[in-house]
Amino acid sequence: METVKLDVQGMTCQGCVASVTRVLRAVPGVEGAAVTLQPGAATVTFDPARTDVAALGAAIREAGYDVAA
Ligand SMILES: [Cu+2]
Repeated sequence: METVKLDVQGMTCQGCVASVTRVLRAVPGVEGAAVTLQPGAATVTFDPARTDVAALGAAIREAGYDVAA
């Protein structure tokens, strides 16, 4: 398992936090996701054999938010 912390931009409330958490946990290979509003960040634990940081970023963008890295 690998853990990465992503800077997530555009979240304004706990509903956003819940949305980002949900889309990250839906990515195949993601073991866990902890999202915070202040600062906007997502700490994601994932299986590097099944997914990668690019896929995590894409899932966040598809949900309507932005990722700095
Ligand atoms: Cu919101």
